[in-house]
This record gives sequence, C-alpha cells and structure tokens, in this order.
Amino acid sequence: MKVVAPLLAAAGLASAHTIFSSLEVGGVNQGVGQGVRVPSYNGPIEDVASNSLACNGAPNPTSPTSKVITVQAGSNVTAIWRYMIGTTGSAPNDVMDITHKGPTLAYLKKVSDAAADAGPGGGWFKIQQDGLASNGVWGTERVVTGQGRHDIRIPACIAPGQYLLRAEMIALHGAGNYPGAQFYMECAQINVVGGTGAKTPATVSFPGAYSGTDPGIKISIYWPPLTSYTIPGPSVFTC
Ligand SMILES: [Cu+2]
Repeated sequence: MKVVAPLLAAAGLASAHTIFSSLEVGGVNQGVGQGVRVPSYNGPIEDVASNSLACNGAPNPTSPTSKVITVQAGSNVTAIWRYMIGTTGSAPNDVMDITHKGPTLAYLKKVSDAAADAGPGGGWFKIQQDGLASNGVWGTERVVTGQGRHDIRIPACIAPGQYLLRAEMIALHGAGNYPGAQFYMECAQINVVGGTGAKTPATVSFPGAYSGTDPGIKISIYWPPLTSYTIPGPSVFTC
C-alpha cells in the first residue's frame, strides 16, 4: 500500500482534464464533434515532439468529422471546452479542474482540405493568447470560470479558404520538470470567407514550435510567486 496509495492519488489528479469539444460561430453551437476532431478520452499530450501536439491523437485517438464550418474573417468564434466528451454542464468543474493553471492559445493553419489534412508539420500561426494577468489570474482560469468559453478572433486580413483552427490550453500545475506541462488541444475544420488576403503570416511547425526548455513550459508556477509569464510559441499574428 505504501506504493499504491500515492499512485491512486496521482491518478485522481490526472483525471481532471479537458476537451475542446465544439465550436460556436455567430452565436450558434455547431455540435459536439461536428467540425471538431474530438477524442473519446480527455487526457493531455505531454511530449512536445509528438505529432499529437498538432491536433491531438495517440494516446488519445480522435474521431474524424466531415463537417467544415464556415467562418467570416474578422469575426469571433468561441471554442467550447468541457471536462469530458459527454459533459453537458458549464460550471467550473464541467470545464476543467481549477488547479489546471496556465495560458490559452489559438493557431490557424491554411490547408487545401480541412477535413483531410492531419495537421502535423509547418504552416501554423498564432492568432490568440492569454497568459498571466497582473492580478494573478491565468487564461485557463478565465475559461474555467467563464462557462468553458474561449473566444478567438479570426483575422480579417488572411486569405480566404480552408484552415485548421487549433485551440489550446496548457496546464502548468506539474510543470516544474519536463515532461510535466499538460497540453490540451483539438482542431476545428473551418472555411474562412471574406478574408482580404492582404497579409501572409509567418508560420511555425507543430511539433517544433515548443521546447521542453521553454520558460513557459518548464516552470514552477507556485514558488517563487510569478510576476510575469512568457507564453510559449511565436508572437500573435496581427493584421
Ligand atoms: Cu488534467
């Protein structure tokens, strides 16, 4: 029992995960797993070199979806996060355990066929991030206490066409060593209409954009108290 008890305690903590389970567009929820590749299990990816860092995947296989969601460039969409794929409520515990503190982020990748493109590799650019505010509140806490809603603006100046939208929450409660940070992400399949194409974003790769030595990935968030936090990945693309 001296060995089993700590393992059980760790398993209890580890089960408090989350899934980006549906996308809301123009005030309309598109449906769980409709145009979003959702896994049946809510566990994190912890290996920043894994292909599953792009759009989730092994050890959390995702279900394909044929739907591609039409989104107006320059508008906001909302990624809806839920504790498990069958969770219907929106209270904090229905979103993610509040101990899971860290940033929220979102990326796009232009693809020719959003329903078919697997996701790993180059072409990704960041469009949103929310880290540690000056009052000590994390981006993930704002989503957890905000009914699981993660607002993301689709830039007005990108080219029209199909994209993968990667919404992410990073939980840093165990990130003092690497691996330890927990990466939660799923990909939505969207068709952006009305984009001007006036600007072409610089891009990064997933895997590749994050390193196990990044100051925002290998970090003790409890002591000493943080006064600032460096969000992983590139800067946010702006029009
Ligand atoms: Cu968890």
